Amino acid sequence: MGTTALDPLDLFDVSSELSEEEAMVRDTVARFVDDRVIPVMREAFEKHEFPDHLVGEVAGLGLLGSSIEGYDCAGMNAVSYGLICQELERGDSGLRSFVSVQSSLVMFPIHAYGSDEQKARWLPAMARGEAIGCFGLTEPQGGSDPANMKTHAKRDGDDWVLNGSKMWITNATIADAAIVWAKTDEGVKGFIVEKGMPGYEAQEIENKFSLRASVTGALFFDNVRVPKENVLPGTSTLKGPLSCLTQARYGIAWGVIGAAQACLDEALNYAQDRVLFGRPISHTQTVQVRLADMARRITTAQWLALRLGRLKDEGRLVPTQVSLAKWNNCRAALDIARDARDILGGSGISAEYVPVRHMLNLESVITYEGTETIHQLVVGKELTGVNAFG
Ligand code: TGC
Ligand code: FAD
Repeated sequence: MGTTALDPLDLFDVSSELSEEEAMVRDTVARFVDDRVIPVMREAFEKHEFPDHLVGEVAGLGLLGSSIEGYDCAGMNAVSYGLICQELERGDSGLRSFVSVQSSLVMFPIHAYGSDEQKARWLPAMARGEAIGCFGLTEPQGGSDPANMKTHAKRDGDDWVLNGSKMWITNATIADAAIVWAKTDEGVKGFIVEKGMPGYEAQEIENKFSLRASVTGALFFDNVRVPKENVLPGTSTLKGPLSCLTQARYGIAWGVIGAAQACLDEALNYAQDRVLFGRPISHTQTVQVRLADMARRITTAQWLALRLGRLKDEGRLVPTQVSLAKWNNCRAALDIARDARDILGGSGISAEYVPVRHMLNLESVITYEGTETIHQLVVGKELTGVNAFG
């Protein structure tokens, strides 16, 4: 039988829709992931360690705050940011998470809502990977409903006094600065809380079975005095933090395609080599149906992501579209990872093969940045005009 002319990981040739510059960004990050990321990720996951030696390399490639113009940032378009996420997550969701948080949840709000001094102080350092950030919105009593946050801040002279806690925070213990969202008499405000401020503590959450190569922690604020210079002046409603989520969710909708591609690639290779009942399992109808279904889901996810990126670059993106894509693409990637794990049989539970690691990671990815139900309800609200959250 002749080999197919189509790329199994890009059946509809989405690649040909990319500009020369976008394809170059993708190829550069892909080489970095093949050479520097994939070789270390299995061990990082097993040891429950973030591979922090990669931060400087990621920064050197211009991948931190890549969409921002100026401030030593690369000023790339939204499609390029998506492709960066896709290639990084082909390596591991943990490294993509690091880049998402730094770029979309920390540098984005400083750039969008910060003062000139805040931008000048933090953005170049963050682009170079010399300062690391985290984003504190979720609280222990329920991440889906951030309007119910308990963390609060009160003015006291020229300072604000911050009390409360945040839970499940990526980069918590390695962050030099945390963007912390708190209720105040003047609305929901964003505070830049710096490492070492008295009363501020970050604690790592250990024993995770998912995103083991990413740092996750809790933040505690006990009468932390935050100077007024550290308050983001440009926002005082929940829309501020929610607008950051739109940026990060956009990147995730792309990122999970990479994880799904890695799983299909592994399942294809395994199915072609694994001989049972006298023939490779790839020659059986049911395995072919399953592989074809993975390719169908990846193809759909790729087109959704590309369309989303083009809308974003045209300034026409709305959050409901991001919700639909985050929901669809995370669901597709998780289902593909679980099925790839099964096609590998017993080998599928071994860290020698990538599907089980991606599968475990994707359990977090489908939960954070809005659970599947939250995104379904956002789309439901758009269709019916009725808010079904309450
Ligand atoms: P609601 O009344 O709907 O909205 C309040 C205001 O915000 C606007 N808005 C948005 N703006 C931009 N982007 C979005 N995604 C937005 N969603 C809403 C909205 O238009 C409104 O504006 P205005 O002018 O009318 O006041 O607010 P609600 O309290 O009813 O909540 C809606 C809901 C449930 C969708 C929202 O609370 C939600 O998205 N919940 C999920 C929370 C979530 O996703 N948390 C993620 C935490 S960060 C994280 O997980 C990082 S993981 C990173 C990693 O490691 O990669
Ligand atoms: P809950 O909100 O308690 O939800 C529990 C269940 O209830 C879910 O199945 C949910 O879908 C369902 N549910 C909720 N509302 C409804 C409804 N109206 N109708 C029906 N069902 C509903 N947060 C940050 O702020 N910053 C970070 O950097 C960050 N990083 C994270 C990293 C990891 C590894 C993880 C796991 C989480 C991270 N999060 C972060 C938190 C994440 O955003 C939350 O876990 C997520 O928003 C869900 O909140 P929750 O875990 O409290 O679940």
